[in-house]
Amino acid sequence: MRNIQTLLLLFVAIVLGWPHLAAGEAPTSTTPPQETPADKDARMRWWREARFGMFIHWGVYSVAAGEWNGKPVGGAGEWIMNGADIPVAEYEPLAKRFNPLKYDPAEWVRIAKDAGMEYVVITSKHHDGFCLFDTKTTDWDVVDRTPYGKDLLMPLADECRKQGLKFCTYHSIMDWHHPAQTRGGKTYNPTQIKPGRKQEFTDYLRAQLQELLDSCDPEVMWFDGEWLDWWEEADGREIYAWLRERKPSLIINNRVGRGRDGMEGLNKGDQEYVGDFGTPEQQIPATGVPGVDWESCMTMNDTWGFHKHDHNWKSAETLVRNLVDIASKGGNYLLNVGPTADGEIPPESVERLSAIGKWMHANGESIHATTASPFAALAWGRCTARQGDDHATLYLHVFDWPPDGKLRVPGLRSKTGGARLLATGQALTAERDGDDTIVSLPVEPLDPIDTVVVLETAGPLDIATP
Ligand code: FHN
Repeated sequence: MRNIQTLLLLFVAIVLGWPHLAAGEAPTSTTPPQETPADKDARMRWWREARFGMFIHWGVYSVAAGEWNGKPVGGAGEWIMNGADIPVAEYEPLAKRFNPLKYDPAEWVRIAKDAGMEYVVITSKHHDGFCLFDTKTTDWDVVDRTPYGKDLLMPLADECRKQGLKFCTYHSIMDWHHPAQTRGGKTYNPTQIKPGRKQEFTDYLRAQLQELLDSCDPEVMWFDGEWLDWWEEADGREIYAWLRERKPSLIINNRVGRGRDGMEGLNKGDQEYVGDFGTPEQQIPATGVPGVDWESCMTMNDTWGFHKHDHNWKSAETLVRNLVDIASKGGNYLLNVGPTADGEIPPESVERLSAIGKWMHANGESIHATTASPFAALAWGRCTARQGDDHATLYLHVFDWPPDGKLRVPGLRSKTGGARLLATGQALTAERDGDDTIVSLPVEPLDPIDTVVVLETAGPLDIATP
């Protein structure tokens, strides 16, 4: 009797699962593969230690470069289809002018690596739906619609692996070109899903994600364009589980579902949300959140995609101090470049990345693989750390050099085991002053942007709470 029951159950399972299996799809579930906290720590380790990555927004919008019909269009370059309210039929010809003959993935990766970046996230498909990879799901891609005619992601992925960086992709859920999505009203944003066509779109999305896994094999899937009333947390959970089943080591941001709390990017507090890290955008949280992974994505000027009229470039000082501030709070910094249509990273971006690289060459140890500051706040700068059970290395990032040469570290009661300037190794003296520790500094800072003082503690960290 039991055998008949088992056979019946097996038959039902196969029949119900068959359509998915036939389409190469596991039956969709919303439960990701089982993972212990130690497993997750192992999966996230490279990402947490990286601390710094390059964001790349590139596509046919780079041809428009922030202009339409000869006039500048406000807003970010990659939003021009919406900003200038361009009909699809008038937007598509831009692809015929997308011919990045100067594209040099080896040079792009070298620029990122020399800046101290350890991963690259590039737009595989932005809101305009245009695919920078060879996809069988649509001909609205670089192979079929541009004179360039070749996949742009795989050469970059190969170069990342060759030069030791992680390759990652950004993929937008909102799609202004896909026939199942339609304008919500007077603009393209947010889209609505046409009645009865959500499954058509999610099948399309899954097929493209599978193509990306099979071709350029990203280490992070960075979702965006999730703020649609027809895209739900359950949809994100399903995609997250489906991706992790296919690539257990994959890391996925919180924009796969509906967790992010606006541009602040960390998850809303009303429930558990799917995704491995929060995504503050164009901002840095006031403090870190112990046990929460997050990455601030920011531009160097004001636009993500290239915009020829955006000259509002941040200084190298601001960019370095953003990196340090973010690392001191336990976050990652995803800093954007918007290459031109012919395949060049703008010189203003290259110049700033080179300046960051100069600082990182001397001080990268104080960023990579460090953890958040153990101090509530430091008036003169920031702190990053490497903490052991009976020892700690504190990296004191001095933005404002004390005029009297005395650097007060508030509440640090640990026995110190020596102090030095990170960039030169010059020894410094450190002594207790009540509940504080004072480090005696040279008259002038090594680097006015941020001079890093290394303070070793002999024994576990002991900090008086303020
Ligand atoms: O609308 C996009 C925008 O174009 C850009 O891609 C940023 C980067 O995180 N994300 C969205 C805005 O939140």
